[in-house]
Amino acid sequence: MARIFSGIQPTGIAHLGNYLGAIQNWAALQEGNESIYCLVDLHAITVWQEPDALRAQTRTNAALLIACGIDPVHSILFHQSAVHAHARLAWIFNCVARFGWLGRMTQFKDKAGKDRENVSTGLFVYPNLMAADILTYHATEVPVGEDQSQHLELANDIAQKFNHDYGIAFFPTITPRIIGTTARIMSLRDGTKKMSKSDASDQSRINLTDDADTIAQKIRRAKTDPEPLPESAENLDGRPEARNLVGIYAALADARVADVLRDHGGQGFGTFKERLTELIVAKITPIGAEAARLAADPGTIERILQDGAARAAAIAEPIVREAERIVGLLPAR
Ligand code: AQP
Repeated sequence: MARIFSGIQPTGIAHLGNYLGAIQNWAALQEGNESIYCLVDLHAITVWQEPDALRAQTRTNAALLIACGIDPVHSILFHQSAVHAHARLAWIFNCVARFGWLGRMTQFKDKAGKDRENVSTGLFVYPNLMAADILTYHATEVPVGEDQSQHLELANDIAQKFNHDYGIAFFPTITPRIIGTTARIMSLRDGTKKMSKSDASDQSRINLTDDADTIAQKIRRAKTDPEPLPESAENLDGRPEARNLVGIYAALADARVADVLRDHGGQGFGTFKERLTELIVAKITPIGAEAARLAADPGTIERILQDGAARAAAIAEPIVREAERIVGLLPAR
């Protein structure tokens, strides 16, 4: 039985990319493992969040995770800021990770853009907090989308440097569980950009709370090119929007891209988009409905998160105390 950790930022509402790239696997991985799933609100505030919106999104995403099949009795589900071990270990990792390592993170480069002077320092050290999230549980398995693999390599580099500097095999090696063919879902407006909660255009993503009409409208308006669908996967090269829609279809139908093209190759996008809408609506709308039912009782969601935080802290606290002792900090009491 492995201990699994993964997280999602409450920077908006979880979307189809989060679902296919991460959450559906989190649900599957509960079986036979000890799973810890976290709403990483400390990560979220590395870019500006409206405080009330952040609170609401944290609750909504908790409800969505449960609606996607995360069982808060079997798994530990909580919000990051409630377990102080994360921030304490992240500070130690700020002192272990090298500046140059962080400067090479492509997610930082993407999110900071050209205006490096004005991004928060939190955004720069984001991967150190992510390493702390995982390692404060001595978790060894991390199911994430392919976009997070560089951060996981960095977490292993931090763990190794810590172990080497202090001469003790304290932190384990993390194994990323990158999710196969459906690893990266792209924006509906631009097939070269990933689908993202914080994209200014709501049309760029399918939120897990979208109703059937909204989904149909977003897919109808999704960017495509004028050619019909090709009959083989090689002919998707240079057609990022077509590749993305076919990829989404394949993921939802649990089919290979080649099989989708065998069935739909030669079709115009009009017909294909209708079939794709049916698949998305069938998968997503029951999740949204269940989340709305759960969110109608915010007290229950808060109790679930508090219970999760207490169970998470019981695992994390001794590990972070030992890390503090190893580096030479006196015990708090
Ligand atoms: N487009 C995507 N395709 C596949 N997987 C994705 N993930 C995110 N976007 C996609 C995976 O979802 C998990 C949770 O992501 P996150 O909330 O921690 O952060 P993110 O990757 O930065 O997600 P967003 O939606 O793009 O948020 P913002 O806009 O706030 O940056 C991760 O496992 C991630 O791989």
